[in-house]
Amino acid sequence: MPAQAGIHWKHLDSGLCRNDGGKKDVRFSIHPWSRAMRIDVITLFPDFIESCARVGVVGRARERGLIEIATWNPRDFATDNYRSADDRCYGGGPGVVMMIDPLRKALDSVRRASGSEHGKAIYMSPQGARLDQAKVEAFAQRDHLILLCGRYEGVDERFIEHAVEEEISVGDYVLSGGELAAAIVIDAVGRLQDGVLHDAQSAQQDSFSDGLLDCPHYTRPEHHEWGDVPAVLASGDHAAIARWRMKQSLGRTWLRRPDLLEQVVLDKKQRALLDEFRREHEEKTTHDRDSGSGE
Ligand code: 4HQ
Repeated sequence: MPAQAGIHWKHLDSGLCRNDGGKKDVRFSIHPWSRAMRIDVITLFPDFIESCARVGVVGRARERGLIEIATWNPRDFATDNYRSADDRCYGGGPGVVMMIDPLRKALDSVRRASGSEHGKAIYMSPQGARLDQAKVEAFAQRDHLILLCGRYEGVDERFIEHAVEEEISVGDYVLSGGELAAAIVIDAVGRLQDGVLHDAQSAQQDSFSDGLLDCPHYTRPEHHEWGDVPAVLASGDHAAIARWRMKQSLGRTWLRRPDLLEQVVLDKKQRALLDEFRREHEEKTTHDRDSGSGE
């Protein structure tokens, strides 16, 4: 068994981790029982991923050792003088495809470096299942992700068959490469790691954390040429504020993303708040029509 085997297991006290060489781990900063998540990215543009991984919440998490991100360039594993990682498409046409062997060698290096002997890649591709917050939360639970970014026409199908566990799409549009999609996964997954978010920006309060859109937010000044902050938010009445926010979340989800509303089960209180929102919305729109402001 290689010296690194088992080192990536997240739960040291689960008995799954055997071999960390008895070394004290500097990543034990917040929770001594959990290790940093590791994300390896196979990409022809490592600089792009590196610069994304330096920015904002995820950049700070990486500095603090809460997430580890490494990049691997298939060109570094090419065997010819041009360091080719792609070749012409069988069947003709203008495009090129990423070759199996440079990708395979890059993946072998990821496996050795991470101790994930049989780790497969997540391929960023419009042919994959759509990324959503449920998928992000499932990825965030894992201790290791290997993201594969394609360029050109994508990667040889045989690599997908043998070395890809899953294809993931960030949306129904065409990118010039998988790097932006991988950066989206890194950002969304990274911010959910233990210790990454402050209480004030807790993941609990976000859009989608309960399947609903977020409520509106305001800051100073309270009164402005462009409108006033809703009085309840400055009232100091925490119960009334929570009620207002829930009502706005429900109302906006109903107005803007009725598809999301079909996926959640509302409790009695939430149904009453949404009814209230709908009645007020109805009143407002009839009033606007009658007063002729909507043509
Ligand atoms: N591409 N979600 C084609 C995407 C994409 C997406 C990445 C373009 C892969 C070969 N990836 N390359 N949408 O449009 O993830």
